[in-house]
Amino acid sequence: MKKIFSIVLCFSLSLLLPSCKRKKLTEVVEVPLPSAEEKITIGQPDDVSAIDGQFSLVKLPYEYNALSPSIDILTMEMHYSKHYLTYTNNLNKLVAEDPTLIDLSIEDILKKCDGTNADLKNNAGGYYNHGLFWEGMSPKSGGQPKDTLASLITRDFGSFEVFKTQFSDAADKQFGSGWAWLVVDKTGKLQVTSTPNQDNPLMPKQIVSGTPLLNLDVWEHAYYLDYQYKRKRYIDNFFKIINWKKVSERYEEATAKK
Ligand code: MN3
Repeated sequence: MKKIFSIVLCFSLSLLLPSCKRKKLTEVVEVPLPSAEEKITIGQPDDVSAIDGQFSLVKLPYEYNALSPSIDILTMEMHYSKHYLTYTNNLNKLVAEDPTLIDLSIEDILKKCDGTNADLKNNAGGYYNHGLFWEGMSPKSGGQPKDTLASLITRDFGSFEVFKTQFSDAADKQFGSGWAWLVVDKTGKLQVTSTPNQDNPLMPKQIVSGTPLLNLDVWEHAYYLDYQYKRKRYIDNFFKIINWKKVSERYEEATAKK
């Protein structure tokens, strides 16, 4: 930084003082090339596996590059093979240490996440939220939902466009890290909400409770490499890759249980 400053200063002074050594302006600043170890290599989703335990990774139903240009290959690889893997491994370690969690489904574990165990809440949430997120997206999808889900969105929001605006606002206005959600509540009504951190609408003490149908990760790690601060553009492009068929299946499953 000092060097840049002195070059700029020298250049400025050189305009006034001919004695200043102009040759410094032509100095070449060498930028080291990445070493072999630092070279970026993109693996395959199938190369990633969690430590042995109660929970395994949700298989990514497409390649890392499949959602481009909405989500770039490097973001997908880092997100799945690093962030998601870490939540999964941490959850498996926590479950192994706590006999009250053995053999519980992830949904039942989430229902116990009232905040008294922050580690469990963060990692169980991180595991569930990302698994839902991967399967809620698909290449060559987007558009609008069909049939039952389409009419329910019109019934509960007024129109698809109103729903889209509400969901986008929830994602955009979530302060800091968190998620936007479309849920079906216990009365069968669709609702949009957002949660901070790795919280989700299955956990106790949430503003909106319900069964998640669709979610969007707005942690910076989900978009920053490609979009930097432009979260809104990331949200707009997410709508091009929503797997509405999967969202409809989730609605059918959630309401069939009741
Ligand atoms: Mn994430």
